[in-house]
Amino acid sequence: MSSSKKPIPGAPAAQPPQVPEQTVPHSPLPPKSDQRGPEMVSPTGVPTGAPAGSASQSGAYLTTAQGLRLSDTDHSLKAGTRGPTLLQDHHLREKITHFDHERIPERVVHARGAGAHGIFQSYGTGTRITRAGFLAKDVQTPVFVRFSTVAGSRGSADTVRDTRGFATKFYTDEGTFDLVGNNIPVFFIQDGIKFPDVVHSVKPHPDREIPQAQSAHDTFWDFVSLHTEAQAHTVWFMADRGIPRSFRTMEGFGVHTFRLVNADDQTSLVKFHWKPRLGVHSLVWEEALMINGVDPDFHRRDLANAIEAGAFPAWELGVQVFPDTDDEMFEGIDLLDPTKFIPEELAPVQPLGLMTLNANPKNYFAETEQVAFHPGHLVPGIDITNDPLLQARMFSYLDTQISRLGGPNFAQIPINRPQAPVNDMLRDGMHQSADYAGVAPYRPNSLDGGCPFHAGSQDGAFIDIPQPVAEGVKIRDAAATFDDHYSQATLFYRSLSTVEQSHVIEAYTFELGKCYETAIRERQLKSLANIDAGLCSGVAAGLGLPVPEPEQQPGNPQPSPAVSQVGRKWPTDGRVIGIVTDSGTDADKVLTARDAITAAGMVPLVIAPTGGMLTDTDEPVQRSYATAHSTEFDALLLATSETGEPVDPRILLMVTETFRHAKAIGGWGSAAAVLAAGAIDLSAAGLVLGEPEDVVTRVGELLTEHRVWKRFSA
Ligand code: HDE
Repeated sequence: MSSSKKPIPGAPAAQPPQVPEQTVPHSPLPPKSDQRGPEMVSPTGVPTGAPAGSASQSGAYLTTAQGLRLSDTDHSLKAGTRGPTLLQDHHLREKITHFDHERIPERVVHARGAGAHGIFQSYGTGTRITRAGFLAKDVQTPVFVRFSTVAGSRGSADTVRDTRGFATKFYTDEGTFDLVGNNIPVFFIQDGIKFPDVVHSVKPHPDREIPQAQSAHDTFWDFVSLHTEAQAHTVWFMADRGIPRSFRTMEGFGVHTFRLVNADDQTSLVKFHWKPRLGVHSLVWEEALMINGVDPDFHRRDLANAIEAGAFPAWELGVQVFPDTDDEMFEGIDLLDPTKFIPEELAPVQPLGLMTLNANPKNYFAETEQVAFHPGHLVPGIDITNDPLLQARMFSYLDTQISRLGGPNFAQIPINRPQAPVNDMLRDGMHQSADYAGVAPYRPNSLDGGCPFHAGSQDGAFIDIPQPVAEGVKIRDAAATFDDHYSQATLFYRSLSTVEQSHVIEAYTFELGKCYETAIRERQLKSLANIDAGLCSGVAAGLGLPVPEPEQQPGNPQPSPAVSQVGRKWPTDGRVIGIVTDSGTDADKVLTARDAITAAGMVPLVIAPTGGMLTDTDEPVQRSYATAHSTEFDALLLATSETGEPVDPRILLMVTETFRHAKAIGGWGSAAAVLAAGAIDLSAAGLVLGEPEDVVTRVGELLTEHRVWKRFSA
C-alpha cells in the first residue's frame, strides 16, 4: 500500500537509510560457529536438543505463528490512514498479545546468570568409587553450565558482592545429572527450612524495594548476626571470592556431601570441586564498584567473548573422598553440616575429568533462562545424603520450575531434554508437546505389551543406596555437632594472606557501615570477636565502635593454605592488556607489542585519542579515550610520545586507577613521564620500562600472579 504522507512542518527532511534493507528473500542466517545448540555438540553422536523439523525460523518470508505469509508488519489495519484501528486486525493482535507475555517470572534466587555449552571428558579415575557411566574412562558428555549471582534480579549488575552459583547439567547416556553448586564451599544455613529467611533478609527491603543486589543493609546483617550459623559462609563472601574477576576464574563446589556407590556396591562419601585452569582470581572492591557502572554485564561479556575468541575456559572436576562411616564425620567435622568444609590439606581433591566450555548459547531466553537445574537429577552411582539442606533442595527445585516455566512439562524444552531415552508415563499438563503413542501410561499393563519395563541395576537403573535410617524420635532439632558456628570462620580467615585479610576487614566495614541500626553493627561485631580479635578490632575501628569481648575465645585451628588466592602462578590465557597510544606514538612498537601479546595467548586492546586507525597505519584501534576504562584491562602498556603537552587527564585516570588496583604497568616512549605525572614512584613494584617485546614478556610474568600484591602493602 503506498502512503501519501504529508511532511510535518519544521521537521528535518528524512534521510535515506545508510544500509538499504535486503529485498531479495534468502533463508535465515545459519548459526555462527560459536552458537551451536546442544543438539549439535554431542560428541557421542546421540541426538540432543531440538529434534529436526522443530526449527523456529524456517523459510525466508515473515509469517504469523500459523505460517501465514505477511505483506506488512509496519502498519496496523485502520479505517483509512487517519482512522481508528480495526478489531479484526488478527496480525496486530497476535503480535501484541505475544509481546505482552514475553516475560516469565525470574528465578527467586540466582535470577541473574550467564550460560555456556561444553564437553566433559572423564579420566576414568572415578570408577574406583562410582558406577556413574559418565565418569568411566574416556567418556565425553555434553554439558550446559549456568553461572549466576544469588541476590539480585535479572537485570542487576554482575560484579556485586555476592556468592556465585555454578550449576552444571551433564547430558549423560544414563539420564541427566545436575551438579548445582556455588563458588563457596560452605552455605549460610544448615537446614533448608531457613532458606526463605536468609533470602528474605538479603533481598531489598519490602517497603522501598532497595537496595538491589546488595548485602550491605540492615535486614541481612540483622539475620546473620542473630542466626550465627550464617557466619561461616558470610566471611567467605566478605573475602575476595565475593567479587570474582571472571566466571572463568572461580572455583565451584557441590557444598553438600554426596554418597557414591561403585560397581561392587561399595559406598563412599564425597564433596565435589571444580578447579579452574586459570586459577582463582578476584576484582578489588573499587574495581567492582566502577564496573557496576561502566559495564554491568562484565562477567557475562567476559564469558561470551572468551568462548567466541576460542579461549575456552576449563575446569577440572574432582572429589574429596571420605570413608562412609556410621557417624558420617571426618576428622571431627560433621559431613552432613553444609556450613562446614574439609580443608584440602586433610583430604586432597582427586581429579575425575575436565570440563571445557566451547560454545555460547544461540538464544539467551531459550537456553540460559529456561534451563532448569535440580539436585535431584541424579544418575546411577551418585546419591544424596541426609544433609538437611540438601534434603529440602530435593523438594524446592522441581516445585519452583512448575511456576517459573509454566507447568510440569519443562523437561521437554530443548535445553532441558535428556540425551538418554525417556519413557516416563507422565502425561498431559500445560505445554505438553510430546506425541505419545499407546494407551497404557500405567504399570502394570497388558495393553501396551507391559511397556515400559522396570530396569534392574544390570540395565543401568538408579537404585537408592540402602541406608539404615537413624533411630530416634521425630524431632525438630539439629545434631549437637551442628552447634559450632565459629571454628571454621576462624580457620578460613586465618588461612588468608595479610592483604586478603585486609580486604575482609574493609568489606565488613563497608557492609556494616551501610547499616542504620547501631544495635545490628554491635551484634555483628560480637560475632567477629568470636572469629578473630584482629578482624573484630579492624572493623570496629572503621565503624568507630568499641571492640566487644568475645562470647567464646576463637580457637587455634590449623590454617588451610589452599583457600588463599595469593602466592601461586597461573596461566594467563585471555588476559587483557591495554596499550595507550597518542597522536605521536611509534606505531611499529605498538604493533610489535600487540603481536607479542597475541602470541602469548592474551588479548591486546589498542587505545587511541579517537576511534579510527592507529597513527600512520591502517590498523584499527579498539578503544578511544572516551570508551576505554581501566577496569577492562588486567595490565596496561604506555606507548605514548613526548608531545611537550601536559598528559591527557583521561590517560592519567587510567594509569592511576591501574596502579591503585595493583595491576602491572609497562611502557616505553614517554611512559616514565606519564607515571611521574600520575605521582607514581618509578621504583614501585610491578612497573616495567623497556623495549616492547621485553616489556610484554615481563608484564606477562607479573600477570601469572594476577596482581602485583606487594603494591597493597606499599
Ligand atoms: Fe538453590 N535454588 N536452594 N542452592 N540454587 C535455586 O531453583 C534452594 C542452595 C543454587 O542457574 C532455585 O531453578 C533452597 C545451595 C544455584 O538455574 C530454588 C535451598 C546451593 C541455583 C532454589 C537452596 C544452591 C539455585 C531458584 C535450601 C549451592 C541456580 C530457581 C534448601 C550448593 C540454578 C531455581 C540456575 C537456584 C532453592 C540452597 C545453588 C528456589 C530451598 C546450598 C546455583 O529452587
